[in-house]
Amino acid sequence: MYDKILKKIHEYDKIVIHRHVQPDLDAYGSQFGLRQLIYDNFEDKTVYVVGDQSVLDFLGDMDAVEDSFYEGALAIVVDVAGKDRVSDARFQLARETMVIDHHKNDTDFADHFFSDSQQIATCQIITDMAMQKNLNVSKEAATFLFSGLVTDSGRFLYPQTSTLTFRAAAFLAEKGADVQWVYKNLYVEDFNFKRLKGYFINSFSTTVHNVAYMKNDRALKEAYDVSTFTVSRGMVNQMSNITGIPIWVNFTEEDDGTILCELRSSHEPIVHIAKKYGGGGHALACGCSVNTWEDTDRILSDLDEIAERIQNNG
Ligand SMILES: [Mn+2]
Repeated sequence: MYDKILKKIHEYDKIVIHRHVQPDLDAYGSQFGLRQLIYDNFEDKTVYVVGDQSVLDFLGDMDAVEDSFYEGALAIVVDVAGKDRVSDARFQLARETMVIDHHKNDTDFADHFFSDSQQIATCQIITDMAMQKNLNVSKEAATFLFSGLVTDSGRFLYPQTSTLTFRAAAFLAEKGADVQWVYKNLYVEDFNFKRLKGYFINSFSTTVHNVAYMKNDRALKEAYDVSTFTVSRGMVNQMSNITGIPIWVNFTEEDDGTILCELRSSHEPIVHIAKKYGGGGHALACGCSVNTWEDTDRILSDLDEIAERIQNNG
């Protein structure tokens, strides 16, 4: 796989690297990291990075690229395989497209598809390639790749963290990755965001059988000057990892009055509850939208039944 990736890169003088919309640090890190790795190991190549920006934009700026640059160019798409999720649709103008990804889904567009869902991060795949193929890795490339490795592994916490993850981290540290600089940028938080976290931790309620929940009306996001997404997805896990709380759920009213429901569970699958209310997702992390606060009470009582079963079996 790695030989094929390098051979294809070798064939092109013009390369544009894309990644998914709303970039996380694995998207950014693999995008900037791969570009730097190409510069570290090949001569006479022009490599651009494109896409929308997110709040995690501290690794660098995107390039302004003319449509004409794509003529005869290679487009490499990292950390995403589905066409609709790629930021900047102009990858389709390139002569050839290549995907490097670690998600489980297949691609619906790429001429060359390199995927390994055993790997915890796209940055880990690229680092593994650098290790196996003895590539030159500059301090800059190492810093970019480390930022995606450490975030997609949940700071080396998630179960898919492997010995390869630690070897990749050690390798990047040896190459001079600025670990402290990455952490400094990761852990700095907006003042309102920090206050909102405090509000959540102090305000959530629990059902009879210890399902933790919050009901957030529209006024909340205005009071803290944050988006619905920040309240809904961003705050749900303020109720996680608490002894005796097996399930937690965050209800957030949207501008149009519908209510976003974020459901989480530590062990027991709950996705069938999300599906019952027209949503879906993963077994332990899922969601749905409902129209009334009465609906949220129905969801709570469904979840409470599951929590009661857990209590009786535990
Ligand atoms: Mn990723």
